[in-house]
Amino acid sequence: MGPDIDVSTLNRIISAAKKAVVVSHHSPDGDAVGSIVACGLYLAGRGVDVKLLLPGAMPCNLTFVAPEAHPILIHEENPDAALAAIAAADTVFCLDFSGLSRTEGLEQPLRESRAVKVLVDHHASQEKEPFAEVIASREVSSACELLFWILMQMPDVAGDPARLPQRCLDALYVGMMTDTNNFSNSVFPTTFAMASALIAAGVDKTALQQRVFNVFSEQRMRLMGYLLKDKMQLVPQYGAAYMILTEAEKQAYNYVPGDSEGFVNLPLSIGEVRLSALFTETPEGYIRVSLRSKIGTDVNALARGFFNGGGHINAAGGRLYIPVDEVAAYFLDSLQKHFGR
Ligand SMILES: [Mn+2]
Repeated sequence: MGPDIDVSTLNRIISAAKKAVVVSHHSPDGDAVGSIVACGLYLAGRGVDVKLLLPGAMPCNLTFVAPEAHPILIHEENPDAALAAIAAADTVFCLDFSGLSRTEGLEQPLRESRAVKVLVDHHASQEKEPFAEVIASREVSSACELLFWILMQMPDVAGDPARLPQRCLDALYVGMMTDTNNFSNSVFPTTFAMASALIAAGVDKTALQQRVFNVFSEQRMRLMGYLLKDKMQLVPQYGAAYMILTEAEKQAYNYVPGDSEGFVNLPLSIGEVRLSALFTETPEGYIRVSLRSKIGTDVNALARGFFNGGGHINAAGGRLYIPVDEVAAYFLDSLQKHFGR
């Protein structure tokens, strides 16, 4: 029922692994957290000594995904422990990113590590050189979906999700559910097959949905209202909408990481809007860029060309290293250069 994936090399690598690090990208989303947790629990079940690692903090609505027995080490909060885990690892599993630069502060330590490295990813054009094995597909919703189909092929799982720990199944579901924005984008026939198999194996879909999507603060909802009413700008000639969120505004609404998750999608519900951008000033001083589009408009190329980033055709991201008050002019200029009108 799923894609055919040759897992023989991966299976050999896992059999040889003794100490492993499982890592995903900076600013982790549900797919990043879900995929490292699911992968880590599977490896632990095969007797591997596993450390779960993230370059930076995760949003508070995702912390429940991490198992008590395998807390996630955050490099920016606990650099010594994170670097020690990489130094001790004979095998490194990388999930949900196409190149090591997405691990930011961990990029150099990971490059210098002599460990056998594996990449499982669903973005475009993976970096190949650092990895002994790359399993990648764009015909899946998420890294968690790809990992699910990989696990189904493993000899010890043999297509039966009930052979995996419940926490592993929950983590896989969370990653798929968040990357598809609860089944609204990047959904393939295999995505429903995965969801169906997980629910049949005991995943409580409604409970996970509540824990991930309905746990935000009142202030977060008021920030959303403020952005939509006072900050959203339309650029009709390009079918574009954009919002700029400053540090001062974040502080005024007691912003916590994860609060602006999903905001970028909201303007796409306007008929004329084909492309939506959210620019968020960070405490570090750079601007985080999120881009979303409807079918037929490519924001991956826009992110690569103008925003030091990339991603998927309809969902991409990047960074700008300019003052927040210059962002609007830069964005309008990039639209004009990119779409040439
Ligand atoms: Mn993903």
